[in-house]
Amino acid sequence: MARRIIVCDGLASARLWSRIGAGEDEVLTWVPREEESRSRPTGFHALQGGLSAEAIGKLNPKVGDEFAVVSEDTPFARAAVAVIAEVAGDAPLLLLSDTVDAKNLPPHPCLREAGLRSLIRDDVDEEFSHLSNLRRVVDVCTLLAPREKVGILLQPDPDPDGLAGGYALRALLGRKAPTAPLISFGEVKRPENVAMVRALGIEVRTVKPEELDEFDAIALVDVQPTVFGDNPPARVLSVDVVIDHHPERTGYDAVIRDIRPNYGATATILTEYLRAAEIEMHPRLATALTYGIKSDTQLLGRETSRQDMAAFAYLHAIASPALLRRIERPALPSDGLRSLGRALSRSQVIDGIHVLVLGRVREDVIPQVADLGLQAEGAEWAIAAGIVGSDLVFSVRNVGYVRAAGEVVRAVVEGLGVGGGHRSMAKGIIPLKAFRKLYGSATRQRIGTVLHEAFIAAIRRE
Ligand SMILES: [Mn+2]
Repeated sequence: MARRIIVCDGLASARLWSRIGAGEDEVLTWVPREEESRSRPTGFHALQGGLSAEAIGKLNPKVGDEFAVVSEDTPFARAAVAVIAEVAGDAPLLLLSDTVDAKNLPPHPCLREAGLRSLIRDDVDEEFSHLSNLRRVVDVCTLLAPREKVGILLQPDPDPDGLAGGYALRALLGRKAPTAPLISFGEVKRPENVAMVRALGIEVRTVKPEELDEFDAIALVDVQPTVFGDNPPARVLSVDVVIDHHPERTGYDAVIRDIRPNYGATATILTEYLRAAEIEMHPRLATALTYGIKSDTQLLGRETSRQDMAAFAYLHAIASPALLRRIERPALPSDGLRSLGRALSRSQVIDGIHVLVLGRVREDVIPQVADLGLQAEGAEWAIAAGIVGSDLVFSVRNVGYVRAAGEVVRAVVEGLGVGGGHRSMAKGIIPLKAFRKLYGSATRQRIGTVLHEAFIAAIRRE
């Protein structure tokens, strides 16, 4: 079995090593200083004759063995690296030191350096950060525990971050929907938000401002009271808890407020709460929080903090990939698949643009078809269009290194409808009436030709 051979430069580092607990495969050696010759650090044996090639040779190092040198003393570290290399060639070597700089050591092909004390320090700091989250958790739970019914208020048409945050707060309080419902002044509407509540079985109750009186406490998640218009209901201006990552607003009262504008998602704050309180995270909850972080940070893109990354990594191990896929790629209804089949059989990539016209279709099918359309060979742009109600709705995807999709869509719908989006994804809506008025008819073929020409013009526009 390969061993770790630890070489400590004196009693203090040997004792520290004993205290942090030696591994079973570790051979512990130390070099006593003059006044330390009578000490016996637990588990250690002294290198006979001090630090020398002969003493290291007696340890009989074999291929696969690794070394660690623990020292804050540059001459000792230098000598140790040299004699180990002399006896064991290029055996991997870890220098554990907070003061010795690897630049002052003999060249070595396989050496890493880390500070033993700073490693412990980092872990201690992390624990303190968990502790300050635990403080918040205790405060929130203490405040809300005696209240019979807690309303967890989200923004109107709550987005995945709000939904996940609210769902997590309820878990943190150890409550279920009857005593801690998720509530909102506006129903869940956007297709991705609908997909999430469906897949996770989250219920959001739409309430009128006067219905807030039935709650014994109000907790706002991913939102602050002043977001609810210029004259928010009085009950909302004086609440119990606010947990949010949007810039801090004034003009309302909250017994507890935890607002962290440098975070990319409220789901990150709630993930830290749950970790700090060591509450068991179920795959469903971890999936919700993962999706919340992903969607608010645009897949850990811009405005992602170190904390978002850490929360995401923690959740990733617990979340259910199958459930996440179901949210991100909702099941296509069979008539959606049939119209996709028809659209695919006629579509071609021309000038790098792939237009797929679906006819009348469920709205959430359209963005999925756009995703699929971008996979066609040669496609730099994919446009999926369908008729929803009395509108022509289209989703746009591009490969990312071309013009920004949001900008192009705004140019396409100018004077006709509404549109916008980000660098690589966008959406546009044109009332069919306006489309027909300008282009004569709204047959699939006509829609396809018009969109293709409009996109060419918008992409090439200076
Ligand atoms: Mn958010």
